[in-house]
Amino acid sequence: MLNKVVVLIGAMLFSLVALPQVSFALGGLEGLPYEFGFQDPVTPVAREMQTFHNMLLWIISGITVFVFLLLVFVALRFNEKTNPKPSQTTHNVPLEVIWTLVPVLILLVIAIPSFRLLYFSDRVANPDLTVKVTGLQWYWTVEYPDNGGISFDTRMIPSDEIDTSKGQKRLLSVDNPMVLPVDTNIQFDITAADVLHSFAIPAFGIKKDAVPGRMNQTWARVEKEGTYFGQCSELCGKDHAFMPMEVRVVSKEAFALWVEEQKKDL
Ligand SMILES: [Cu+2]
Repeated sequence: MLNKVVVLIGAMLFSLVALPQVSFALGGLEGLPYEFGFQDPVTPVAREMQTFHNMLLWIISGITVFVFLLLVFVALRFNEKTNPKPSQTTHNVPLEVIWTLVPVLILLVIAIPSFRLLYFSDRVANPDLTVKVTGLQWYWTVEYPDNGGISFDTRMIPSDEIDTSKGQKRLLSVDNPMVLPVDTNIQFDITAADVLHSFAIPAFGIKKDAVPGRMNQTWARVEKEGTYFGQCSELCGKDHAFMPMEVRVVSKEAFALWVEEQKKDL
C-alpha cells in the first residue's frame, strides 16, 4: 500500500513540474457576455499574477485529484467487506515523514514566487510619472503632481446619458477619464477622503485599498494603448457600484499634448 501512495505522490509532483504553463486568460478588456477568465494583462505585474494564478491552479488541481483518488482507494480497499480484520499497526515512520515533508515542499514552491511577486507589485524604483488617486463618496479625484498639478474629478456617466455611438459603456464610462502614457513607469499614490474605497484596474493587476489618512502605493507600466476599466472594490456606501474608473492609455506624444491642454484650464 505504501508503494502505491509513493507512486501517487510522485505522479502528483511530476504533474506539477511537467505540465505546460497554460494561460486561462480568455477575458477581454471590458467584459463581454459569456467570457470567463481574467482580463488580458497589459502590465508586467498583471502578467506575472496570471502566471502565478495558473501555477496555483495546477497545484490545487493536483492535490484535489490526489485526495480524491486516495479516498476512492481507501473506500474500496479497506471497507468492512474486503478488509474484515483491520490492521492494528500504527506509526509508519517513512509515511509520516512523507506526509509532513511533501506539504512543506508544496508550500515552499508557492511561497517563494508569491513573496517575489508581492514585492515586485509593491513599488517601482525611480518612477517616470506619479499619479495621485483619491477615492470619495462616490467618485475619484485624479491629480498629476509632476505635471503642474493637474487635478480633476472623474464621475460615472449616468445610464440614461450613455451614448453607445461614442463607445460609452453603461456603469463603466466616466466624464473625465484618467489619461496615462504607454510604456512609462507610473507610480500611483492612493488615498481616500471620507471612507474606505479601493482602486482596482484588473488589466493592470492593481487592487489597492484607498484609506483616509493613509497613502498606499503601487505602480503600473502599461504596454498597450487602449481604454481600460476598473471599479471601486471596497464597499463604500450606497453608490459604491457607481464609481468606476476609466483609464485611457495613449502614446507619450499624445499624453504630452493632453497635459498641455489640461494646463490651460488651470
Ligand atoms: Cu468607493
